[in-house]
Amino acid sequence: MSISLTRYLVEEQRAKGRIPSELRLLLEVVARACKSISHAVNKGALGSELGDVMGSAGSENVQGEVQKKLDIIANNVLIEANEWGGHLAAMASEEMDSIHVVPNRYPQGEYLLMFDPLDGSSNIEVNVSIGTIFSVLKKVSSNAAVTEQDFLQPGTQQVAAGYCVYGPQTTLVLTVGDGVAMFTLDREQGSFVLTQENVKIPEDTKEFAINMSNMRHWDAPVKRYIDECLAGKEGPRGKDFNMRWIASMVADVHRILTRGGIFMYPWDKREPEKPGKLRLMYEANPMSWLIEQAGGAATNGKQRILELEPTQLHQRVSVILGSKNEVERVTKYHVTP
Ligand code: P6P
Repeated sequence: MSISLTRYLVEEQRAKGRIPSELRLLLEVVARACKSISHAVNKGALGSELGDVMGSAGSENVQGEVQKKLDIIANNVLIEANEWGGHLAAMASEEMDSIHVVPNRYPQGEYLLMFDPLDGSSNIEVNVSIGTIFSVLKKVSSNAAVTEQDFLQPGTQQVAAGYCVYGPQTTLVLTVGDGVAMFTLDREQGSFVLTQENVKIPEDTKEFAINMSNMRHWDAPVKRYIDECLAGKEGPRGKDFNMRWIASMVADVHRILTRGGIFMYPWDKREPEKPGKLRLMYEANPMSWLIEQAGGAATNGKQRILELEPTQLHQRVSVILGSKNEVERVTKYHVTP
């Protein structure tokens, strides 16, 4: 008997009390939005009722990155799906400069939803897996008007986090703080079905993921770690390593949750004023919580990512996450060179 996402959430609430009905509604609405995005992604150059999805939108996001049409479409799908339900106070997105407060015509809820609507969108044209990343916080301030300040909470405050990877399968991966569960989209039924729970990442690995073209720009601890991996059996690690780099964080993290590995997008000298490329609030925090909930670790080289105190909604962070013993090694190289 297959277990639907709804049944999983109801039974989790019954067993652990972590998913009140408003949060369950939020997660089901996000899952439904991901189904719509998956449909548009899968249509590719054929286009869909959501419009032509390929190519550039001719605009830039707050990061100064060229926006793809599908970035904008995915963002709008998530906004429109979530703003009427009464479960949210506001949303924040990689594709929007400022927060989107739920309009007065709808009731406001207590949750805050952040997302990267389509991460890895540079892979759209080449038909490589991409995904949606989301993170849920509770509005804790007592002030009536929700502001950007309400979002600036450390990753330890998340009440739910996950992603949906649009690959050979469309798979929703979710945690509410009680382990990691995976749900595969059954297109015939049109519903996400539980296909794995209590996901566990091996503490050791022989596979690293980093963009090697940046090697000359890395800091010494990262260079040392990768050099040792490349030295293989004859080197200090005494074993050979494999390398993967999909340039789609959702796809790389999904591989690590599935078979272990270490993912690194560290600070580098190209833009020394930036702590890293990836964003803390809606990429690193949700992914780090998933990784930790599956027995892995996630640091910025020096600190646990989930404990970083955010100061800006779109701030960036250096990311080292995955198999626990490897992340601890890289972190040790940073802290005690
Ligand atoms: P690079 C995608 O643009 C992204 O934000 C992550 O999904 C991915 O891990 C990284 O950037 C890829 O960056 O510099 O290798 O293209």
